[in-house]
Amino acid sequence: MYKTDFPHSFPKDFLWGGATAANQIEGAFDVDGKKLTTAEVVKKATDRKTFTMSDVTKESIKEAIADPGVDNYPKRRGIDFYHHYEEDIKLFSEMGFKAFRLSLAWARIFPTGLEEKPNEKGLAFYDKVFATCKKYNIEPVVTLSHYEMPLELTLKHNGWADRKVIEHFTRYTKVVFERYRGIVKYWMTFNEINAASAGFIGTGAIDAHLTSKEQLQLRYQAVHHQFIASAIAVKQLHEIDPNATIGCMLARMQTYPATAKPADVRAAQVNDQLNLFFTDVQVRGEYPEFMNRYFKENGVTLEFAPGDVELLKEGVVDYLSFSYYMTTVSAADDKINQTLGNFAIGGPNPYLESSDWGWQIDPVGLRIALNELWDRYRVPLFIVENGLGAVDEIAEDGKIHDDYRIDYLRKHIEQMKLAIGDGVDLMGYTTWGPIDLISASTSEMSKRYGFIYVDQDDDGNGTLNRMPKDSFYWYKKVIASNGEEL
Ligand code: BGP
Repeated sequence: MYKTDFPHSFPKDFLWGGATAANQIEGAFDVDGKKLTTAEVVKKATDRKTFTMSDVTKESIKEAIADPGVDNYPKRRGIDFYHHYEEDIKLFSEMGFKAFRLSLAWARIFPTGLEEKPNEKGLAFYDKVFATCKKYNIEPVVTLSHYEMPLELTLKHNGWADRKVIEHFTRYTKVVFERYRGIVKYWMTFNEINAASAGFIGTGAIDAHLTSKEQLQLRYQAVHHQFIASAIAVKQLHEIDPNATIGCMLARMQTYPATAKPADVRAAQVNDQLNLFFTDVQVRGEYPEFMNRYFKENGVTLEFAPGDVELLKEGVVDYLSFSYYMTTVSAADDKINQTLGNFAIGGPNPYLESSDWGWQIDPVGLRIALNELWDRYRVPLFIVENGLGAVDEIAEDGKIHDDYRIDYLRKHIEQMKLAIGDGVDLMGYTTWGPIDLISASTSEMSKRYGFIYVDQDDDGNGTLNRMPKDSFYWYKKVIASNGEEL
């Protein structure tokens, strides 16, 4: 029926909050039985701006294993959330968080990934974290795999390249679903699953020595294994805890054509299809036809096991979550593509400003993305990452006046509100890095996203003291007014 009225504001139960990942906050990388993860063998970038997560080789891993320290590997250090979780979650509650997105370090629970039984001490840590969330009425939103896996699975199986890893993963997911039945209501499988097409960061497979054609073959096969693992996990959760829900997670980057030239528009469409391929499989339960041509043209032949087609159908997700930082531009002549951080992005968009790291800021693009995702999938959407990475300075009054961050977030929230008015079903918004943390792409500390400042520099010096920035008080007002006061 035609409606003359449409919502202008956020739903009452909207999940406002913030998002983190185990390997970027926890630290304590070798305590209570935990062993190394793939994230903890990625060396920090020497020029601080280079993306190092796909350059991992057999030699670099050997070197990392021989180096027991934290200096070269900042993700081993994090911000020591392992020992500060009570204080940190309390600060989130002061801002009024309804949701806290965090990931589990698989290697805390299954240190090598190969054990038959879980590590009780690892689970005990997450028991305490969830109990603290509950104390403050904060819903944990839990990512099962955020850019990491037990390193042993890379050494033994070359990560997701080997189908056997599905078994190890689903043994882990069954344990945590059973343990946190009735405690965790929102789950998601793989963080930014499309990052698997960027190599080691997503697949845990060493492939820097392969030709680009071989890499493509390996990466898409690894992605297929993740799709199957995800589908099995969805089925497990629905059986174990029917009241809980589980989503997929995509790094969504809307593509604009460089010009109105039809060939450029087509290039943008192809780029978008390669991005939406991942959610097509996880939300609709089957491979989209356009990938057949792509695989054929690029010499990729995927191995499907008997039953895979059915499994994908049976294991479709309940909601679609995504990260949103920027948009991209494509042209028929493909010379403009470049890689910035964890994202392969297109050419410069003259209408947009960029962050200090070259990420092009585009609030209106978020409204476009929300509308397109809703139109295509018709499942609830959840923005689980968004934010501005910036260098913060402590002012003379001892405070951090991060009006640039407030400005970025305000403009994005305005567009979310408009998208809700467009009819989009949006369930929540968790900004990236509500507390400063280690950057995924460069391992820097000084690329900060937080409402809460953490006293630690790129070399690990500092007291680790936590201090609210101006944005802390602003976000608190936003949440208290359910997005009315921006
Ligand atoms: C996303 C990742 C996060 C996060 C964020 C910001 O791609 O899911 O882990 O770090 O990007 O990226 P960066 O830390 O490189 O600034």
